[in-house]
Amino acid sequence: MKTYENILFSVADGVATITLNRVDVLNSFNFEMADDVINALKHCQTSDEIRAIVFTANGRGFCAGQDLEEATREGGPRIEEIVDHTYNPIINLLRGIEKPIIGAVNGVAAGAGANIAFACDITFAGKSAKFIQSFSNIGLVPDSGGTFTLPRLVGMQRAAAMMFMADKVTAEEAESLGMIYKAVDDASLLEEATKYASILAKRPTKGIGLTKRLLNQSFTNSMEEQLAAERALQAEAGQTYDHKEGIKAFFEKRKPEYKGC
Ligand code: T3D
Repeated sequence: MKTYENILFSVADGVATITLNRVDVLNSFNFEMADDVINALKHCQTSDEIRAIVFTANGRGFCAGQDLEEATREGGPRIEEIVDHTYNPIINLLRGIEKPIIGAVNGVAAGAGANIAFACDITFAGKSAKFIQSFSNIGLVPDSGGTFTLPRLVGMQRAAAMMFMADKVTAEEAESLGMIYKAVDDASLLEEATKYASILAKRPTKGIGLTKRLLNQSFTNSMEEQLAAERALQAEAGQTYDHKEGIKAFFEKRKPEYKGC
């Protein structure tokens, strides 16, 4: 397996865990860590062994967004090169990989770090974590899909206030506002997220992946288009091994054994 310098990557029991590991800078992204994350996500996308992904980080922060040293370095990449190289590919992968991705936010998630957490399918956060749309503190606009995702999670008024003011939103507030799935004790965060991912890794991966595709489309489709998309993907799901196994197990009154296909 490929080795990485800026993240940790492991696979066990059908669950891949990606751990950001630039602890001294609160796991802010430079090109090298972005390359590692992109390569790890691409591996998760194509590996049949991997049926769920946990996205987390080491240290006291989850991710402080862009590494501001890289972004301001003499002769360094231009802002749009950073967005092209780092954030757009990562968000496209998080949303495009047709497998469940569980965010486990272990500490502050600022700027792109917050929006990466919201791009995961189901996000847990330790109770000490905070979410900050910190872009406006440095005169930038939110990226990493934040202006797409956050208003859909919390509504336009709250999203605007969070973005204009760079409010610090606690994990418990984030849960109550629907920005994340659940705030849990810091000490049990990784265990809870991994347990959840392990259960998902034994469920019908193909059908879950198609569901993710439908959820993605629901942001922009009309009801009519969405009904047509559901019809088409229901037909596809109906052809899977796991659908047949689920029906068989139901009538045989036993637990189904899904293969993910
Ligand atoms: O070109 C572009 O920028 C385009 C891309 C944009 C995407 C973005 O994400 S823009 C937003 C960038 N991120 C930020 O503006 C957040 C900056 N960081 C903070 O506001 C604070 O660090 C936090 C609120 C996240 C946490 O505060 P605190 O007090 O808990 O920690 P700290 O002391 O500020 O940070 C700890 C260390 O991490 C510190 O280094 P030191 O003094 O111990 O050597 C700090 O400099 C470093 N650090 C934190 N964030 C970044 C960073 N170093 C580089 N880049 C960072 N983003």
